[in-house]
Amino acid sequence: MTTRILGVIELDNRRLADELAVLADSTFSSEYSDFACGRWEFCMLRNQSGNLDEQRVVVHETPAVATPLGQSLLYLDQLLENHFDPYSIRYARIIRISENACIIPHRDYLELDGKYIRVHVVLDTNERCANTEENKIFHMGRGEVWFLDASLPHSAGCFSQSPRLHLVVDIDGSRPLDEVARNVGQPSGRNVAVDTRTEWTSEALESILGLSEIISEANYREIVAILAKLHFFYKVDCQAMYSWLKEISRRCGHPALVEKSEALERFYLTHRAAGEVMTY
Ligand code: YCP
Ligand code: CO
Repeated sequence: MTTRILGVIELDNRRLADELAVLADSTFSSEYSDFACGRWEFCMLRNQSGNLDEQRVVVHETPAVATPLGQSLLYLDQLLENHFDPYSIRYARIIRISENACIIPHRDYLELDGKYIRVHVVLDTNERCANTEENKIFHMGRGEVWFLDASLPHSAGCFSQSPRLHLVVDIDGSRPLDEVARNVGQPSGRNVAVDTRTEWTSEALESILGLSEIISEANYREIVAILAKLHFFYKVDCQAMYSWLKEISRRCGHPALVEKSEALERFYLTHRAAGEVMTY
């Protein structure tokens, strides 16, 4: 299954604006902040229990229950009911990415016993927001409903003052993909993959490998964030940051940093234990 637009929804601008205003004042979770480079946050609208303090994703078999926040957002609740089969929904979340933030390139489901069909409904975005998948970059437009193949290495970032908000719905993985989104219009057929990124050069590569001169435990996380954002601006695979990080650590000759960089690559791209959190 590959990432693609499943359809488009005509959003009610006024009702949506009211609920985005509520969300702007709501508490977002800091769970999974080990995936965040800058302000990448989410809040639960539906989960397994209906309790707002259940913040982690597991594979489960029962229809998701609305949290108090999810219940209070009537328009978003109605979008979920109208455009999805409520019995197949396992989680519904709002994911917000604020200015100059991204999620670190990663693969989802590594820590789980199965996988979901992950669907994004774009509520608020602008041209300075992008998703990436391996060496591709694409823009998800407002009102579009996307299936995201989250098992591939991917990332998402926002580089404008106004945050990007997506409604992210996890659907029972056994459902046929073409039945997942209901009552949606045909996508416009626009070119979603316009790639205006700069060519990646050996000079750019050498300049970041030069970070080996100054990298330390104290600035390691900031350097990770610099490397994580580069592929939004240069034509390079989102996974490349882990090779750069390993090479920077190797050149600096600090064994603890080499080990840390190998651990990051393992955690974000190949293997995570259930409930494991990465500290760095
Ligand atoms: C999830 N996985 O599967 C989490 C969110 C990235 C890692 C953050 O929803
Ligand atoms: Co993901």
